[in-house]
Amino acid sequence: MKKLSLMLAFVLVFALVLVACGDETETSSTPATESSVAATESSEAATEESSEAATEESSEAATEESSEAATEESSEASTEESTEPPVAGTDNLAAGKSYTSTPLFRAGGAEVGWGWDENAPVAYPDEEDKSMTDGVIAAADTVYTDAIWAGWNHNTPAYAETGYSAITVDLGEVKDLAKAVMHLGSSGLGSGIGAGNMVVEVAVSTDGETFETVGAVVPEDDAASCVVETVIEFEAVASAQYVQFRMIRGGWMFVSEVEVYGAE
Ligand SMILES: [Ca+2]
Repeated sequence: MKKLSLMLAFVLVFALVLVACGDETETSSTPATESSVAATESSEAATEESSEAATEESSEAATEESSEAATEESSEASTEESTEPPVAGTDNLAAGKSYTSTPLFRAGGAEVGWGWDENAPVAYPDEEDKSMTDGVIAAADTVYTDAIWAGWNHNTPAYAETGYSAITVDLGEVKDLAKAVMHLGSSGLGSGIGAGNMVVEVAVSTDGETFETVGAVVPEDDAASCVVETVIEFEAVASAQYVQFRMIRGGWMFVSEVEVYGAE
C-alpha cells in the first residue's frame, strides 16, 4: 500500500512537471512569435522609413534639380532678354522669290461707293503678281495711281476673318533670319492711304501652315513723303522658309516691296 501511494505520488509529480513544462513552452513560444512579428513589423517600419526617406531624398533631389533647371532657364531667359537683336546680313533673301497674299481690294467704283465687290476688278493691282519682290521700290514723289503700288484694304472678307491683310514670301528653303523690311505708302499719297494708325507684324513658318510672330512695329507715317521704310528687327534669330508680313490698319495699305534679311 505504501508502495502504491509512492507510485501515485511520483506519477502526480511527473504529471505536474509535464504540465509546467507545457506552460513554459507555450509562454516561451508566444513571446518568440511576438518578437518575430515585432521584428517583422520593425523591419517593415524600417523599410517604410528608409523607403520614405529615399522618396523624400529623391524628391528633394528632384526638387533641387528642377529648381536648378528653373534657375538655369530663368538665367538663360534673362540673358536672352538682355541680348541685342540679332545682326542682319545685307543680302535681301526675298529678292525675286515667289509669294502669296490675301486678296487685294476689289471695288465697284464711285457709282456704288467703292465698297468691296468680289466681282469687280482689283482697284490697285499687283502687276503680274511679282511686284512685291521685284526690287523696284516706290520713290518719295510717286503717286498712288502708279503701277508700282499694290493696294490692300481692311474692308474685305479675308481681313474680317483674320484681322489683317498679309503678304507671305516663300524663301525656297529654311534659313536663319534676323530682319524684315516693308516699303509702305505714307499719308503723303493722299486719299486715306498711309501708315498712320498701322501695325506691321511679321510671322514666320517652316511649313507654310503654322506661323509664329517674331516682331512687330508701328510705322512712322510721314505726311511730307509718299513712302515709309519700315524695319522689323526680330527679337531672336528665326529659322524659317516662309515670312508673312501682316498689315493691320483700318483703311488703305499700299506696298511697293518687302525684303527679308538673314542672320550673320
Ligand atoms: Ca516692287
